[in-house]
Amino acid sequence: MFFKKKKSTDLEIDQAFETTFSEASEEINAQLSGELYISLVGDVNAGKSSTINALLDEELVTVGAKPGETIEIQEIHHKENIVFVDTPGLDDVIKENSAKTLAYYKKSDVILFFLNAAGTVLSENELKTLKSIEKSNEDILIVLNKIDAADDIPSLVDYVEKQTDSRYPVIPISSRTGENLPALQDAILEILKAKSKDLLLGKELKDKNRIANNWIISAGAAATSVGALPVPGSDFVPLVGIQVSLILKLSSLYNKPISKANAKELIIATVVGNAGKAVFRQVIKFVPGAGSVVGASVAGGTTVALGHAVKYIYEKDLNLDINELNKIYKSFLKK
Ligand SMILES: Nc1nc2c(ncn2[C@@H]2O[C@H](COP(=O)(O)OP(=O)(O)OP(=O)(O)O)[C@@H](O)[C@H]2O)c(=O)[nH]1
Ligand SMILES: [Mg+2]
Repeated sequence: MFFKKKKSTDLEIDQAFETTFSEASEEINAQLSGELYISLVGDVNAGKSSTINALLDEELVTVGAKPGETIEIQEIHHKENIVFVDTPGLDDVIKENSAKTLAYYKKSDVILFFLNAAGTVLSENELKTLKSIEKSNEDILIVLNKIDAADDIPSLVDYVEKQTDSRYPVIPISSRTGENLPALQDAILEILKAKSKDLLLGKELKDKNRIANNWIISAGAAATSVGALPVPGSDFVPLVGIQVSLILKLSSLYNKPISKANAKELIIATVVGNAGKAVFRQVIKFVPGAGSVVGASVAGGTTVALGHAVKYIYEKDLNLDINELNKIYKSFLKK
């Protein structure tokens, strides 16, 4: 029956921050201490190594097999807990087809199945291999590489989709020209997101701008739906949680550690303080006896603006302080 006073709004956000910050930090730490396996399957010369190197920030260090040695599956460790499982030459894999090989596929988070658009696309051998792999793991992306050196790519894609009953995404790329690599990156991260490993790989990728934008867009969408819910009194918690998690993920993506105090200051300053206060007050509907309800568009808008402001600061290597953020935040909020 009472109208909530502004002070309790501040308190609500304060408490929401405390509870969501430790949750989000734990999630991120758990993700970063986990292991990631990505299998690269495909014929010799399909462009497995080139594609991975085109996506990564730092080149993958491949250790060539000694001449004369049987080349089978090879683990390439990247930054301690990321493992690329390279299978140089499909024929070898088929000959092997060992329990060991299948065990690798089974534990892989993503399997990139390479086809050479400039060669025989999806030969009998390749189809056979695909069928043996999918028995142990269906997190497969079919990568049709070298599209710069082939004609009529849509027909090739169509052919592969028909042969595989469209069970897996077929992504045409050129690791040489970079064409459509962003789509491959998105597809990989989408699979990893479901396993809470997208940040683990994202940190190592070159195109951080695209990753950050995708995260900001989805955080904005999540905030919008939280804001649209007439949850009495408690939509702050999920809203602040979304923002805390976004800021922490961005800071980890760009490798710019942020302290708890700093993160808190930023959220309070933007969402309720200085820049955001006026806007925020307008849209919080005080529901008698129920608390406050944040408007949907503002929940989404402030989240997106906060994300872009933080991203901008990290990209430009500026100091993440309140004054800097407020200036940038205001300009993003206007948009
Ligand atoms: N035209 C064209 N050539 C490419 C492309 N990607 C890779 N290549 C070339 O194909 C050759 C093989 O590339 P790699 O990345 O070593 O292929 P790989 O699948 O790792 O080969 P293995 O490790 O021997 O199994 C190299 O000469 C690359 O320059 C592409 O998109 N277009
Ligand atoms: Mg290779």
